[in-house]
Amino acid sequence: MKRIIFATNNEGKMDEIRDILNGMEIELLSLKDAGIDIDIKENGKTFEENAVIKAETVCKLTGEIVLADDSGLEVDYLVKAPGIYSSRFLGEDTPYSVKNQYIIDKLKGIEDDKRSARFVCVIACSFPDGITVTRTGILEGCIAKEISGTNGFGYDPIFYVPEYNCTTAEMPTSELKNKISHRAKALKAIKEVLLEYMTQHENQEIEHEGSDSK
Ligand code: ITT
Repeated sequence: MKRIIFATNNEGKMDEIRDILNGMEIELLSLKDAGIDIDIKENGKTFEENAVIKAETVCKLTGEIVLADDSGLEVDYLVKAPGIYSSRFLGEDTPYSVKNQYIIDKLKGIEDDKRSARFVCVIACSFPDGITVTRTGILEGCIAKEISGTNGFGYDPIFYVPEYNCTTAEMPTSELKNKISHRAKALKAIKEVLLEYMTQHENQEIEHEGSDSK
């Protein structure tokens, strides 16, 4: 079975990723599972640059296929903050209850049509031959008037999805979020890239075996 490392230390992300990629013929390892203890400097200016930095760093270190996710919340009223700083916003160790309340307070009294926001996710996939591919997923929504729900992680309790009339932390099952989310969309697209790569490699191996036996 093909080993793939997902270069994340975020357990919430990892749970969702396992759920979404469930059923693929791969052995999916987090950094922790792979015994890799590394603090990667995310000094890119975009989600895409940061995802590529994470995937390529771990790919060069291990020589294996590596996926990485860079994601975050863009709030239009806050000029797209916290954006790529979502995890570092107000301090890396500040609890999300505080970060979420801060955003709710910033938007206090702001009319519904100015509360738009989106979750963005870029997944990068780095292959040992030096090629890196990225795919992006977006989930549009708006900032709730109060913190609601306990499912998911991070900013889920303030991210309201009008179509489902609840926040992503209130979705009745994790399956629902993992069907419609920014991460699900990006991962679905990356899955296609991985399947194509694996098919090509299988074919090359068969050709090799064929030419070896001649
Ligand atoms: P890794 O770099 O180790 O993967 P991280 O948490 O630092 O973990 P990012 O730099 O990509 O990851 O920051 C993503 C942040 O964006 C995350 O910590 C949450 O605050 C927020 N976020 C992303 N996706 C989210 C989701 O589905 N639900 C809630 N918050 C999310």
